[in-house]
Amino acid sequence: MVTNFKDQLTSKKAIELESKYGAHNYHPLPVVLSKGEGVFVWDLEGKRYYDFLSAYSAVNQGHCHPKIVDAMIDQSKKLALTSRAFHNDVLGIFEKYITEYFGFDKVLPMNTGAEGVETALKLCRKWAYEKKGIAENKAKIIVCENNFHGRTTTIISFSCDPDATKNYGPYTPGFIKIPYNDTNALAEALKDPDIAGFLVEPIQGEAGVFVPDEGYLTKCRDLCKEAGVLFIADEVQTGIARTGKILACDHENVKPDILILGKAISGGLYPVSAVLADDDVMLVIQPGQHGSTFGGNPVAARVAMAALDVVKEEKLAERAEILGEVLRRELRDIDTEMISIVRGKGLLNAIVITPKNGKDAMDVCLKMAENGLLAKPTHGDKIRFAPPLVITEDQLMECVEIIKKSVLSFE
Ligand code: IF1
Repeated sequence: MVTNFKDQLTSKKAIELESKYGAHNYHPLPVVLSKGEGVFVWDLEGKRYYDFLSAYSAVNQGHCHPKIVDAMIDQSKKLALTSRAFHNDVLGIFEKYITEYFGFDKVLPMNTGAEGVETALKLCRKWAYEKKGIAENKAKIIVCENNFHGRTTTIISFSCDPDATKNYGPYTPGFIKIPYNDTNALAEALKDPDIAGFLVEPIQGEAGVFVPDEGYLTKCRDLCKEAGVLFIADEVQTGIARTGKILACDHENVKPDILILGKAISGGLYPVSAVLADDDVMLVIQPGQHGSTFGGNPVAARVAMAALDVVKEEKLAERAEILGEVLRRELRDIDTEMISIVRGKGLLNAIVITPKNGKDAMDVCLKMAENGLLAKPTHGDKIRFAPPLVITEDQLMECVEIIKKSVLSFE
């Protein structure tokens, strides 16, 4: 039995183990993390970093939030998994809690964000055949160019990213791509009578934190309503207070027909995702027509309720709204040509790096790591800045100093 599994483990050795025994589907920064608490993470050698990625917005509540950890431990000692072959004494309470929290009739609980997206796609197609009357196997779903919705075969079938799609064919048919932030393109695509739904990220995260024009979501929702098409919001990354409201759709008071949640719905403690919809959509799925072994398990349910409690108790949306403005203002004030664009909403932000003296976004990230802040480039020249929403203004200002010092070191 592996007892003191970390005896004599060094960062170098840990990286070697991953390289030798693990698939090479990632190329992480050369940092081996060993502890997380709030906005901080520590590596194996005890160096402390500010976490400016938050596990891609899954740790909005801060690493290892005690209230969420306690819920997880408590439930894990009672009943961890029943499968959905039987009821349990937590799921119904969670389903009532989360549907009231977000204002929908029903929830279908799953585990990963991609499973949530797949569930929404299946729900949309089934609704199209059984409620809208589209001919079987003819339903089409509109998606946006430069989307990121996960990594399953169907989801990458409508990706524009060659790294995500190459040599994974044959691809799932039935998806139409339109430019993001372009309601004319949506209106045009909606003329097709076989359109079942429109799947969109309220802010495109992976693409580099693209915030659409004010009113984009409202116009999309109205166009979908007129066309009898389901408006599907993927809030896996933008949800749970990240952008300064509980949901990014809340900035425009837009209620999607199908809402997809993931990541921070569990505070990063456990894989939890959820699809919410009203009865006229959700009830097209009947017993035996969809599911998952772990979907909605008692631990997931308790962790998610604790994580969502923390969001409200600690006013994380309000914090993200205020501190996001501070962060963008301070980043824009850094006097350097390397930072060409600063954009974002709440505490979901990104900067675009113009290479200087042969140094690029990755060099900036390596320098920031040296200086005690972790972030990672996305699509080459962009660096996402998404700290846990529990960060204080003083800590944020300290991080701005680290970013400034790192970027100016290349001047
Ligand atoms: C990786 C990206 C972010 C998502 C949205 C669904 C999912 C994601 C809007 C799927 C997941 C993760 C995937 C993770 C890194 C991260 C990511 F860089 F890949 F694109 F955040 F931008 N919808 N995003 O952002 O959720 O199945 O992962 O739980 O693949 O390395 P998942």
